[in-house]
Amino acid sequence: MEVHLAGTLLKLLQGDIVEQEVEAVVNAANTGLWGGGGVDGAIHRAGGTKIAEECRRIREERGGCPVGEAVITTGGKLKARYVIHTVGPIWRGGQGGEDELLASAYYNSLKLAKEREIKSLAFPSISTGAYGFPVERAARIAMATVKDFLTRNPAAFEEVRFVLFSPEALKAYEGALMEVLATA
Ligand code: AR6
Repeated sequence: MEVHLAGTLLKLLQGDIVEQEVEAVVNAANTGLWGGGGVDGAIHRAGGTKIAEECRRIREERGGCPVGEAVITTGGKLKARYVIHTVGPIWRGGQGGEDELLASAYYNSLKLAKEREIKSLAFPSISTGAYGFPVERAARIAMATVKDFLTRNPAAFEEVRFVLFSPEALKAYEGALMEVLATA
């Protein structure tokens, strides 16, 4: 599914985040930037040791990356030139500010990409794997946050894509995007 939103092409597709030919891919990281499983593991495996070296430097200089914030490193051997590492919330039932923290993770990733004049970026479905955030709820937050950012920042990017691992996740994001587009 593809739509134009305030001058940016927004694409939803099924695939693998590490294969994306975009300027920056977003990583679903942890606060220590230690690497891990899922998207994080795949990005570090494919991108090589340069990414982990820069993550270590960020950890030493500022203690890592708080939940809801974002930092940037090289893409190492990835096709993408940069990796934006963001940390989504761990799902604890929804009463601990998880929705707002997930929105911040998306918003701050987009803000950092814009500041660096990155023109194309790819997101995974942050927090919906190891961190257990319900995918439909996460999809609505992701789509609403992206729509809000793009509307406030016309032509900020050429393309923003969401790379969903499963057909079920793609469906959830497509449904959420249609919902968000239908509301003013
Ligand atoms: N490409 C696209 N999507 C993927 C890929 C891939 N290669 N691999 C998994 N997914 P997760 P989180 C999907 O667990 O929930 C790590 O250990 C997956 O199906 O990667 O934010 C970190 O170090 C799911 O829908 O991220 C953290 O400790 C989504 O990506 C923790 O996990 C996110 O799953 C972060 O957990």
